Amino acid sequence: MELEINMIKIDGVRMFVKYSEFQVASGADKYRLTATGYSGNATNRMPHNNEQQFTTKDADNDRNGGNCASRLLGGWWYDINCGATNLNGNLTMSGEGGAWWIPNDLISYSEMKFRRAS
Ligand SMILES: [Ca+2]
Repeated sequence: MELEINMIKIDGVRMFVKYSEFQVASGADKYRLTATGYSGNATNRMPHNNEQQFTTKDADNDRNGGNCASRLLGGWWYDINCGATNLNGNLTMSGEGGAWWIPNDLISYSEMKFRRAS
């Protein structure tokens, strides 16, 4: 599959990233992420999240000592440091619980679209 992520920052600037190789593993592997083959006009942050398992507030599958989803009010393929990206954070919050692609650069909108690679 291919993945495209479109985002709008709180200052109105639009940005996007695409990954030519996108895959989410089965539940047995806790929905581990594969996202490689980057292009886009936003920084490639996905290497932090690539190969991570998915964490929610009630299913801690990240390698951090705590639960990144509880801390950052999201659900994501968090890396060991939690906050490399937090696309499913709270879009109305600032600070740690907010949503961002680049730390300290909040977004007000995001969408993830995927399709079978052509
Ligand atoms: Ca953890």
